[in-house]
Amino acid sequence: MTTPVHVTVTGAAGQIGYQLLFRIASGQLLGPHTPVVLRLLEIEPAMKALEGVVMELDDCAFPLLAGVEATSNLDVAFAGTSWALLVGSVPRKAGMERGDLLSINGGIFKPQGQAIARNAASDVRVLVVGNPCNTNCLIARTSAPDVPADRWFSMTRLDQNRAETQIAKRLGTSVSGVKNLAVWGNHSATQFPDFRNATVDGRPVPEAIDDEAWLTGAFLSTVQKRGAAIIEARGASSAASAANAAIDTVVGLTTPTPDDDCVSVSVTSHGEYGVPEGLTFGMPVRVDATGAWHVKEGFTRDEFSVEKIQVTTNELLAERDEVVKLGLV
Ligand code: NAX
Repeated sequence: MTTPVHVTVTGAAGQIGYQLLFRIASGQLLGPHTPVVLRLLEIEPAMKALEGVVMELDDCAFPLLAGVEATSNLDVAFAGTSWALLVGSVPRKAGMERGDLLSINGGIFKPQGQAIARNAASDVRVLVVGNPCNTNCLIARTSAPDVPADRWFSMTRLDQNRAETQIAKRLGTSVSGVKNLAVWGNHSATQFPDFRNATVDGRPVPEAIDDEAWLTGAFLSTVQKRGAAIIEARGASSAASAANAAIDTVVGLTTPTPDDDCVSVSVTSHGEYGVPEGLTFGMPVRVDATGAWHVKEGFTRDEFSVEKIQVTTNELLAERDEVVKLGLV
């Protein structure tokens, strides 16, 4: 029997948690031959709800689920974990200033980063989903300096998936033909889904969709504002699609990437494409045959994309300035 891999999910009793845990336990995260132990973190008031979720996990009788640990203790939650999916957070609410938002989340992600450093397995990788995910990831990473920077990710895959679908729908074609769709920058309304470098059925997107006004207008704003549109329609934020994107991110980071494609994920910048060093920034990533990931080279930029990427860069720099001011990094 293969040794089980420990996977931590924070905010496990929340909406995304409820969509995510069953897919992990069924083998969709790490494959059909890898048993998992789920380590589920919640805050005290949500422990009762989490108990119910654990009962449902039990009732699925998943053959790959080797154990479940439900806890509100950070050290227990991250003990021996190889994948930490940080979902629980306090997203922006009406009337909240950026400083308030970052300060509240600093109170969550700083101790979580420290607990990861103290307890996680030596191969730990961390994916931050809870918003503002890029800067939450920066806070957690800075709090765990011994965990290498290339192990920290935040989620822009939902934006990639949204963009691919808009392109496929516009052409009445299958989403499986849309490749190389990078999402640059922050997971926020300033993100830049890069249609210029994307392809559809082997052709550049701007050639297949000969409608610059749509690409730079409706396409871009639909993807940037999709989260708000879902809240408006559903009365709740994206949950199943967010959980799906978290699974896609981990699968994308653990599987070699075909040459004509990329994985969109926010990673620690080392200055690639002129992105300021140290930011957690959405970029195109490629995983090679050895399992190592790299920022994919060869993406071109025109005046329009340079301008858009600058806007999202400025937003992330302002968030970083704020957390520096708050003493969180
Ligand atoms: P919910 O409010 O349904 O669940 C969040 C859960 O986190 C709650 O059960 C809460 O008790 C728990 N929690 C709060 N503080 C905690 C802490 N310190 N430790 C452990 N658990 C804690 O939110 P949900 O819809 O599940 O969304 C979770 C996060 O994902 C939000 O921040 C949301 O904004 C973010 N999203 C990120 C996306 C992305 O693409 N990066 C897309 C979807 C989603 O909007």
